Amino acid sequence: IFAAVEMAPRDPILGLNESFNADTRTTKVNLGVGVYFDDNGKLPLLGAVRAAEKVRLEAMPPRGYQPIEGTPAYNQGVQKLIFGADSALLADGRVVTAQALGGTGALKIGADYLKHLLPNATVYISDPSWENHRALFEAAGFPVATYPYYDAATRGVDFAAMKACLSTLAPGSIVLLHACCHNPTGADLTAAQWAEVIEAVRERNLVAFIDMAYQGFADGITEDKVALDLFAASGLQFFVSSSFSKSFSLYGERVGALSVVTASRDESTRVLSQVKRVIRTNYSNPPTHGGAIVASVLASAELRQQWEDELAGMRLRIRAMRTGLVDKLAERGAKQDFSFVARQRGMFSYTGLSVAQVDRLKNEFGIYAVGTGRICLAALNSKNIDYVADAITAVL
Ligand code: PLP
Ligand code: TYF
Repeated sequence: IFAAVEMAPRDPILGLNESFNADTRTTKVNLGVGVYFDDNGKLPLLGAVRAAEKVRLEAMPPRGYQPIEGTPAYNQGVQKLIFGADSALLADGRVVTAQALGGTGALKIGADYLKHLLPNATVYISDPSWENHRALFEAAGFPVATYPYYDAATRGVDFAAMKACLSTLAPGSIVLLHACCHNPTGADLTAAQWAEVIEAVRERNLVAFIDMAYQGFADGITEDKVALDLFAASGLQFFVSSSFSKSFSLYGERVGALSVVTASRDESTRVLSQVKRVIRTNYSNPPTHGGAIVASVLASAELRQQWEDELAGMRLRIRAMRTGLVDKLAERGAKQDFSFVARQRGMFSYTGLSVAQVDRLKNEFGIYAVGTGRICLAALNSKNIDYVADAITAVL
């Protein structure tokens, strides 16, 4: 049965990790994958996580099955974080939340449920988007098309083109939106632009699916949920996938959530029953540890503050790397203005480096970037930033 099996293509980003790991140069730098490293180039274990884990380890709780949708403590913690503790949606019982295996798992449960709900819909993702968005919705059985997003000339969003496209979509189309820290471009919408997107979604009867994998990495927990706040106020129904992989540095624990905003408490009851069916026939119920840690950090005023401080530390360090890289490239007389890098938000920048330049960075310097020119600023640190600035200047 396997004789005719062909090799599947590697994930363009995770595949880079394999090449990076195999590289023996000591000066190598991995700007490929979207992972936050500290100034020593180490993956951090946050102090708030450490504290919560210590308590949990001492309690030695038994390991029964979790509810299909995860525990109420976790799901309510997520809801308060992404919609705000005093959200009217929550008071009205209009939000269904299920713990998921990271943001990816949340997208997958949402995609499978949407396939039952809207079997003939087309899914629209931004051009460009995170590579897995297309693959995931295609695997769920949807045709996937794009809406215009990034404008290479301005290094920002071509909002007029995006809006014009959304205004022509067939009713019932699904539109995948990045809440903040757009992956891969680092270019986000303003609050005023979000309001216009919401009007287009309302007018065309579209279904918004908002992916929030980087809450807290642009301006802060509250600031970064502006898109959700505006959607919440709109009265529309929508989907949200959220992830704690980056914000809690819990990548391998697979902690995320799918939230579905319905029109009423009664709808929520029915929608939850359907989401549970999707989960049950997929992996039955989520793992315990990561969700329990996040839930206990969010529930404790002290740990929550510690986490927010640590998250702010990560955010500010990335910003410092952005401005540092801009300054260092300018100092070296780089034949291009890179000031846009400091304006982009989150972990990534679309540098405009060509495939050939990215290849040279890898071959000559051991610096790994995605072929599209995307770099992860969170992998820069005070020790490697000069080397990276030298290398980029050299390949320009
Ligand atoms: N969505 C976007 C835009 C991402 O960049 C990522 C990155 O990993 C994810 C979803 C998936 O998050 P997770 O690692 O929690 O599955
Ligand atoms: O875009 C990134 O680098 C992160 C990590 O299939 C990632 O979102 C990349 C590819 C993938 C899963 C996670």
